[in-house]
Amino acid sequence: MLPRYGEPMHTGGAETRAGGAVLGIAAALAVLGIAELVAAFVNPRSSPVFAVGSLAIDLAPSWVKDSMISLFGTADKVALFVILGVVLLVLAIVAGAVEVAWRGFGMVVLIGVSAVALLAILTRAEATPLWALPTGLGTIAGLWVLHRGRPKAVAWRAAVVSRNAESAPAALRDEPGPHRSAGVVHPKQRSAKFERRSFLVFVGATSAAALIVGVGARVKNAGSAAYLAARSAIRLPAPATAAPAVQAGAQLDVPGISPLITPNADFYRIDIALQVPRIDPSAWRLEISGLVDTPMTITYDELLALPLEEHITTIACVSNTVGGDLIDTATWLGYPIRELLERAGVSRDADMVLSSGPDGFTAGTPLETLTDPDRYALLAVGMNGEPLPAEHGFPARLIVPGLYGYVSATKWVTRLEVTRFADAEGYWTPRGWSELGPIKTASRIDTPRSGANASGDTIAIAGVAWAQHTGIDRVEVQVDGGEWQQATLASAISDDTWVQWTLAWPSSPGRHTARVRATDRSGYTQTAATAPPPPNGATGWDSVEFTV
Ligand SMILES: Nc1nc2c(c(=O)[nH]1)N[C@H]1C(S)=C(S)[C@@H](COP(=O)(O)O)O[C@H]1N2
Ligand SMILES: [Mo]
Repeated sequence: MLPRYGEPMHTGGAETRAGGAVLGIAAALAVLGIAELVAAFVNPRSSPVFAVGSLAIDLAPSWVKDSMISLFGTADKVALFVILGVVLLVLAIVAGAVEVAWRGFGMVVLIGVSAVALLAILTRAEATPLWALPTGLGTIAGLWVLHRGRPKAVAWRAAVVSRNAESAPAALRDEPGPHRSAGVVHPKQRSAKFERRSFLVFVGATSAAALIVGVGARVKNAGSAAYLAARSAIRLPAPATAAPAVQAGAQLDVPGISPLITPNADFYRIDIALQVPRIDPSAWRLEISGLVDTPMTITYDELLALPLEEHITTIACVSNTVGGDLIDTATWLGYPIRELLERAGVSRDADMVLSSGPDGFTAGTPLETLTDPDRYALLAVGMNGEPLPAEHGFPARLIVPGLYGYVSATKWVTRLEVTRFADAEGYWTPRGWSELGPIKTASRIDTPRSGANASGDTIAIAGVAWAQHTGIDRVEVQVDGGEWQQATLASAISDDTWVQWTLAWPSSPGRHTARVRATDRSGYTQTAATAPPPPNGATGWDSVEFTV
């Protein structure tokens, strides 16, 4: 390369010029690596790579899209990311080179590129302000790499310049130039070799760290992104049999009482899955095997094409303590498990269905319960009008009225093995929980809350009671050890759902204790005897202490 006017022959040369480019690439990797990592926590779709790609797709004129598809076929997305990658590489090299030449200017380039990415992210339809975080923090990491790397690049160049100057002919050495100190190596200046190594170690280490973090997070985010895209593209069919309209009298107007139908976001969640399985519905299959005439599999699309039923069911966890909140109600959309089993043709010898999920969970459910024509045991795909959320078993799960979740409600279900209790057992059975898990009749006080300060002449003591598949007959409340008073029951949706109840209690100042007990339609009244959840569900009366 020819020296420019006023530039001495013995500059750092091409060797150190590459340093700027390398520094820029390290900074870009840091931006992307940190952004992917943060996106794994915020939302996989908040990743700048994903968002810029989506924006490019949205903005590309249709002739570009068409020619991309005709050129690359189904690899058009890959091609798009390759193009984006090349553009990014060029920008990174420019930013690094500019930064080494003029301190701070490469940072301006980086911030400019990040601002464009932020624009792409925040204009996504589902974006929230939080989505700026991955790119924001990534940019800070990139700026840090430029800031820390530049002095090393500059020191390397200076060392090379001095070395070259020393070995240059005397005439050249004496020529004045902006980069030199008359060819004298300053005693504190280290060798070019040392400076080069120090620079390369820095960019190498930061790039490697960014790559490891970024690729790891990207793999995770890509999986979740595909799942999210698939889930949001699903349109559930209208039910062939809709749930009955909830009567106005089913939901009491009492502040603090549990909503009759639990919003998905508030629904309790219990499972052994360390990471919520993200299942691609197009790859999902349910296999029905074991003691059947015709083993079969069903795909998600086949399932959605069946006449689906909607049922409102309250499910509960056996681990729920007295007064606990591991119980909720939703409108489930699905296909009767009974019909599926009928298609497969169940052997007379069988008495249990062992259902399994990808997390290693299994549930052993009595065949009798699943085939009961009066019990709406569902292979569910919908929850409160949307596809099951990932946490609640997307793409499909079992919902069996009247049984605790551990023996019935398998999420992300992939297999129904028709078998016998004598030959198989569910996940929790060898871990100290009963083989059978019918839900125990129980009741809970929602308001007043324990320790609350209530006021008013009359105080509504209210809550929910449940006896799935049997139905609640009455609920009684006792205040301060007095007479049991009958609470007013809201109208029940069905025997499979909890029922709200309330008692208007004429208050008196001071500290009070209220207790509740329910009686179900079989005539059973909740026992006062307390039992812990293991092995088959807690018993005892819920009570609250409050002050007026
Ligand atoms: N795959 C799988 N399904 C599962 C479980 C599990 O650990 N893994 N837990 C069960 C238990 S113990 C309960 S109480 C219910 C809870 O369902 P939810 O998280 O949708 O409320 O899911 C059941 N289904
Ligand atoms: Mo559970």
